[in-house]
Amino acid sequence: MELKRRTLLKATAVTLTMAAAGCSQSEGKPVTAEKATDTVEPDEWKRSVCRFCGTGCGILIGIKEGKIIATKGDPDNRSNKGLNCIKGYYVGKILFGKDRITKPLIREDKTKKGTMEGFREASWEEALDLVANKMAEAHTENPKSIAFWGSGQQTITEGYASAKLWKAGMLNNNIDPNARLCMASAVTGFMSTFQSDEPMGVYADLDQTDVFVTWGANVAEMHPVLYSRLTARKLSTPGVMHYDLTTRKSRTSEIADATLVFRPQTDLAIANAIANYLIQNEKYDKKFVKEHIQFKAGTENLGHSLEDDYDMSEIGQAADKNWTITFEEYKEKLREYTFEKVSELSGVPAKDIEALAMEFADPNKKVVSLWTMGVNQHTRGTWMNNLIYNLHLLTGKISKPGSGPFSLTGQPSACGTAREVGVFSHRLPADMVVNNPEHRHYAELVWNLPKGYLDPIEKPGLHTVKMFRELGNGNIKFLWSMSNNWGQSLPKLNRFLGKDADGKGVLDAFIVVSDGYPTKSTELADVVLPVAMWVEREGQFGNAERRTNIFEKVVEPPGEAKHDLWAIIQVAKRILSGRDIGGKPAFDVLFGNVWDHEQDDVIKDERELNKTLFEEYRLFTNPHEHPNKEVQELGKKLKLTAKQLAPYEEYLKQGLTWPVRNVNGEWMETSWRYADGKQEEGFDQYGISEFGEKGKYQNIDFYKSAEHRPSVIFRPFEDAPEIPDADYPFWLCTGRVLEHWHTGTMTRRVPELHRAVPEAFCEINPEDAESLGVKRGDMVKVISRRGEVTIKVETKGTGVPPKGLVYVPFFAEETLINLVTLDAYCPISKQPDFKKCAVKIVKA
Ligand SMILES: Nc1nc2c(c(=O)[nH]1)N[C@H]1C(S)=C(S)[C@@H](COP(=O)(O)OP(=O)(O)OC[C@H]3O[C@@H](n4cnc5c(=O)[nH]c(N)nc54)[C@H](O)[C@@H]3O)O[C@H]1N2
Ligand SMILES: Nc1nc2c(c(=O)[nH]1)N[C@H]1C(S)=C(S)[C@@H](COP(=O)(O)OP(=O)(O)OC[C@H]3O[C@@H](n4cnc5c(=O)[nH]c(N)nc54)[C@H](O)[C@@H]3O)O[C@H]1N2
Ligand code: SF4
Ligand SMILES: [Mo]
Repeated sequence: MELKRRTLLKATAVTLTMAAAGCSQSEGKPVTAEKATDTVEPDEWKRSVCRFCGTGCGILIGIKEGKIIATKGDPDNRSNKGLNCIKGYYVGKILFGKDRITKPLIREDKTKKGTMEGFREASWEEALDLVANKMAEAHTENPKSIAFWGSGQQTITEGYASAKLWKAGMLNNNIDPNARLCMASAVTGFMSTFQSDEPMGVYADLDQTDVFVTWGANVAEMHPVLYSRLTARKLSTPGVMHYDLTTRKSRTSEIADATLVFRPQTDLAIANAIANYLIQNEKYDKKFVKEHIQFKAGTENLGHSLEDDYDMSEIGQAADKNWTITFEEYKEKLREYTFEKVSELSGVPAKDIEALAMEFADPNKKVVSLWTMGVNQHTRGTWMNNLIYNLHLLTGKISKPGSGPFSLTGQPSACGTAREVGVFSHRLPADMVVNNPEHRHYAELVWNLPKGYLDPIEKPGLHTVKMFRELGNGNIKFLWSMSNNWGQSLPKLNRFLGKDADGKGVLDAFIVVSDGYPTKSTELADVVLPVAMWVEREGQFGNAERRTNIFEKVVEPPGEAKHDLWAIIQVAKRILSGRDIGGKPAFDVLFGNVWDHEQDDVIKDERELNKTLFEEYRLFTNPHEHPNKEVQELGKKLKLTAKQLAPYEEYLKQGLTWPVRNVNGEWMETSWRYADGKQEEGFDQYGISEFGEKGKYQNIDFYKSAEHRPSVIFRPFEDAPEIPDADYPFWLCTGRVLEHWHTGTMTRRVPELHRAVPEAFCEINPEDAESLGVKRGDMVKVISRRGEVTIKVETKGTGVPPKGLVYVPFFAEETLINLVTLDAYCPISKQPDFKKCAVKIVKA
């Protein structure tokens, strides 16, 4: 991945130069990068990927004398074409915080849990032995009492190895990613509508569309590089429209043509009103509907999973049942969603909803819908995803250049890792699920396990909210978390923190946290494992447009920090010792291919280690490449090539969007899934005659959907679990700011980003502020039925909440807003709703 000078000259973005001079990583001291200068020239540039958001921007890293001194956008990366946002510009600096953890830490004093005191430094040998022993101890006592919390920030191979260790090694499904807080509703939305996960289109759709609809996504701050494509399209082409549906005006609303500020949760009704209009006025695409669509209805009155007795769905049992209905029945169910009624419910003027409906109704207009957490973090998140698909399916605005529903992903590898390799408690690699015997059998074949070996994992394990409720209840005795910060990011944290909780469960459990920095979670840990962050190791991410990218290792990690993959395999070596599978040592069966028997260690070469695991994972998506005929046939039956991946080396050249196809020896990417056309131009060719029935479908074949027909599913409006009342009169919405990443552990250590937004705030509508008797800069208490925080008032921020709603970002641990939030979740996706609960505001 050495870059040519020609390529460099093409670079458009400004070079950020960082001087790491004077500090040595090899000495094990944290590296500082205080002085910025733009006079130093790097010795070489390495191609990489940003480790922040799901946009997946390519980054060029300037190296001098083995240190990172500069980063800039990669003009050759097809996802960002040279652009980066402010976090991308400074991403190199996240490695240089002065308090990097460089040695394993073992807690000596349990009474100090909740602080970073009471730890001592330890050798890796001791820490790994302790982790494996404690895990074995808990597992022997009760196999259900161990859990792993993973992440959409783990690399593909890290996620794959953790899922394999837990599912095949421990025969345990108590493994779930932070993506449960983020993308779970997107997944269940895709699965219920299309029976296939992830978007059909690509970012190029943004450059060609006529109408943008943002349905609860602050793209300007959360996917800034995509937003720049949106604005470029809008500003360069007269007539291109942007409708921003939101519960609070944000930066994204600034240049929107219409901002539809709706009462939280009433997005469900708005989407139905648009569908109702299309049907009543016969403005839907009749031919498309007749040829490609089926109509469904599902279980209603699902409840809100609010109580401590969880929800109405048992573990492993879907809360959602769908059945076929006729078009007439669908039409009837929609009838009550008139513009007038929905306008009254949502507070959005009827003419604005009508204007948006007219855009969908126009057969000559291309429409792109974009959404993120406003839609997914929703107790009807699955439904809301379904409702957006309904509009695109009814109008045939899907899988076409410039037209399509595009579910945006938050994290760099929520798609590539969390969703695809099986880190969810109900999943196996390649979107397969544990409760399908054929899927388990396929995994047994690839993992060389005896038939039926995976039967014990037929039931899904604890999903995230249950996992942490059980931690609070004292039923989880061993927890390992990696690339996340649950001590800050989980909703209703006072189940185990805060003044109401006795914290007993957390004190009793043995907690292992792998992180590069001290966090709210490491404070609760018994062992902290120091990690090689970002490009201190090699890894792979899969972004929101299904693009798989590799980033190389370019610098050494500080001190004794190690690749997470190394730690996972080392623990596997210990925990699996003495066990056998089909007469062979269990570790050899599962991880023998990544163990160097001569060195008695994990394969040292980062490339070889990653490539070996990636190629093994690829047997899930490329069954035809497996030598065993049974695998080939079962894989074909399960249509696994629908997400085919290229060999590892191909991604070293450039990122590719799956499914890739090998056409005459060349690996080509797919831009528009399901759409027929030339592979060279990015079309899908019906999955190359594999599952398509050429000639049967015109132009488009939804080959993964039941009967090749995705479903338009009727979903009614049902209100939020907690609604403001006389005691708690305000809605609380939580989210993010441009400059910080999630819990702030990385971005708050970058001086430039920290200075830009040094503290969190509570945005209040100026009129509300006046009636509360507070002004900008005053301190207020935000209080819910669960907890409170004291925080500074903001009335002139980047966002403007409507009257009756306040907004707080969650990046700051000193204003822990998740003590206040609610952990009600969508009963189908199990994703909690961080976007709405009831609070009162009092002057502090
Ligand atoms: N700068 C920065 N960028 C990031 C991240 C970060 O931490 N910092 N994180 C990444 C990750 S993991 C994620 S998930 C994304 C999040 O990206 P976004 O979802 O865009 O951002 P949030 O701030 O979480 O959510 C804000 C949106 O929720 C909407 N909303 C609130 N209530 C409702 C409702 O009832 N219905 C609907 N439809 N919408 C509602 C609001 O209108 C607002 O637009 O950002 C990614 N990008
Ligand atoms: N109130 C509120 N809460 C929310 C949300 C919200 O909108 N509102 N959004 C939710 C959503 S969408 C998300 S995605 C979650 C995110 O929540 P989390 O994933 O729990 O939070 P992060 O801050 O991203 O934590 C990532 C951690 O990984 C560490 N890290 C970095 N690199 C590495 C590495 O290579 N290895 C290891 N082991 N660790 C590493 C970082 O230092 C950091 O501490 O938050 C959720 N919580
Ligand atoms: S848009 Fe996302 S991926 Fe791109 S540079 Fe910014 S944070 Fe990184
Ligand atoms: Mo997220």
